[in-house]
Amino acid sequence: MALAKIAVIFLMMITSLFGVSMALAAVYDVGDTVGWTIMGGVDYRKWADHKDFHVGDTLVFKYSNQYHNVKQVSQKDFLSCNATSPIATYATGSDSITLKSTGHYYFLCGFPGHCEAGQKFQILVTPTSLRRMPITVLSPSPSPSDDETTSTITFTSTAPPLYSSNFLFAFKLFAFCLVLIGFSF
Ligand SMILES: *[C@@H]1O[C@H](CO)[C@@H](O)[C@H](O)[C@H]1NC(C)=O
Ligand SMILES: [Cu+2]
Repeated sequence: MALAKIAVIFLMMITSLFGVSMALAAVYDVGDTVGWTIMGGVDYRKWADHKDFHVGDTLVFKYSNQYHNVKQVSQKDFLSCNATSPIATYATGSDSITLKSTGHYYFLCGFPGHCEAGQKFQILVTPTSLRRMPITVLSPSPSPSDDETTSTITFTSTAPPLYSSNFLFAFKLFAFCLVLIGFSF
């Protein structure tokens, strides 16, 4: 009986932790249901706008590889629709690209005329939400005569979305504690 309780509690713990990590990594279908094409009237720039891309997120390109491909290129090549020296090429027709580092990513289709027709977009990948939690910065003392006690501690925090994930995490911990208490009676 006690063993069963422990097993259930352990399961709850795993799922709550898993839930948190799920909330941190997003999967984006490029062009949503239309996919990666020039026929669907998708404005890929608009599609990418107002989305927050973080390290660990995944882009999924779905297309017919007879007619399209995916090339990650430099900013210069992106601007001129030059697909001759890509950073990476994907051509399976169902490509999952995990964004492994921060910075700008430029994507275009390497088939003639497609990039010019608008099959291109750029994104800015920012650090994951967990790493964007408030950072504690210890400023140095204003003058050498001051001792450590006069040092100021300032809290700097970045963009607001992190609060929602912090809140979610706190909520899950709270829910988990409730379950734990429930099981101990
Ligand atoms: C495309 O890029 C390659 C390599 O950077 C360069 O040699 C070529 O001249 C470029 N083509 C055009 C049309 O700009
Ligand atoms: Cu194409």
